[in-house]
Amino acid sequence: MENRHPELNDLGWDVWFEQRVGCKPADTIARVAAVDRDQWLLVDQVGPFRAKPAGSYLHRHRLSHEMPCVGDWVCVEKQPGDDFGVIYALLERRTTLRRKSAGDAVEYQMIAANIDYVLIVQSCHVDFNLKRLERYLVMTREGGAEPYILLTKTDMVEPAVVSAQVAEIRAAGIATPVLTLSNVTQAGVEEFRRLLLPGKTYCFVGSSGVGKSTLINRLIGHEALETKAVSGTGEGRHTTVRRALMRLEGGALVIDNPGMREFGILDAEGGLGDSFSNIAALAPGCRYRNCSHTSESGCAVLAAVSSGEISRAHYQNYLKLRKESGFHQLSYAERRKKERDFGRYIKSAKGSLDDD
Ligand SMILES: Nc1nc2c(ncn2[C@@H]2O[C@H](COP(=O)(O)OP(=O)(O)O)[C@@H](O)[C@H]2O)c(=O)[nH]1
Ligand SMILES: [Mg+2]
Ligand SMILES: [Zn+2]
Repeated sequence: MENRHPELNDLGWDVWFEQRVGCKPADTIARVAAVDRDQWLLVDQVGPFRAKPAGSYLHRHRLSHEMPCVGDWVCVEKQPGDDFGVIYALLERRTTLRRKSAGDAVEYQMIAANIDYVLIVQSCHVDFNLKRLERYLVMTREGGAEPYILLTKTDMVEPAVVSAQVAEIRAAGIATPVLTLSNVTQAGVEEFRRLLLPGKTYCFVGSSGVGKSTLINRLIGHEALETKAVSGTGEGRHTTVRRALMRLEGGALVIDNPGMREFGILDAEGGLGDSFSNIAALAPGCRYRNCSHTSESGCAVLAAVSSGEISRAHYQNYLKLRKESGFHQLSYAERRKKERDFGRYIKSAKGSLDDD
């Protein structure tokens, strides 16, 4: 079959999708560049624009993994010149990166779709963990993508520590390519860049703070992840969606901070879940039922921070991630739901990625 949409090749399109595309002739085909709660940022050959799934789509698709996620291809109805589209269909996913929802046999949490390579990032300095690495490898293989292991912050440890970690990976029978690099000295960064193929999609996963965004910014050549946000008004609410899917000069597509929609905290996969479960466990002791744990009197969380029961650093992390997840802009009901999801996330993370 011929590729009838070569103009989309730069975004990762190829004949595999061409064979499966079911859009109406008048539809635009676009790729999901970011999802933030109920805001979808799409990109087509012209550029980025905002969109929402059609009511009929939401009616027919109720499971969270049926919602378009970062990396998905969708059929969109959009008038020429419009900066807003309506999503009518989701194209079949070639690969997925997803985790099971806790206690749910049929529902998955999508992290990203149509990824060719997953870059599993761990820092040589304190973050390295073989068990967690193995879980990421399983998740990658199950979804059909190819993994790479990336060990960062080599500047912070002796070379012998790095070799020992690589040896540990090999001793565990893992044959996945391992790359080591430092964003500070740039050692290994060029080698990594040369690996990236045009038109292929790479998703960075790993704990918060291991250097994913720093590396991607470096590859892009400017502070794109901090600055390349698209603002707009979606049904009265003004929000900013940070693009997760980016195209590098060499033509590779990279995804940072995937899966922001559900919690905005998937970045926190490294063990922060545990400290959050501490905080969640204290919340019922707060005087006010909708306590934000920031300034209220009678807040059990703040009390635990003052007494040292919860470290200030963990509390700050909690606030930071909660802020990133857009927690404060939510209505009370949404907040309750998010807290429940958050609890479920912690449980599932414990059972899957955080079980060190
Ligand atoms: N020493 C050292 N610090 C790094 C390196 N890469 C990133 N950092 C720092 O680690 C922190 C977290 O980096 P960031 O890219 O935001 O991590 P992310 O959460 O994985 O996206 C920042 O302060 C970076 O400057 C590295 O290779 N070496
Ligand atoms: Mg980051
Ligand atoms: Zn409180």
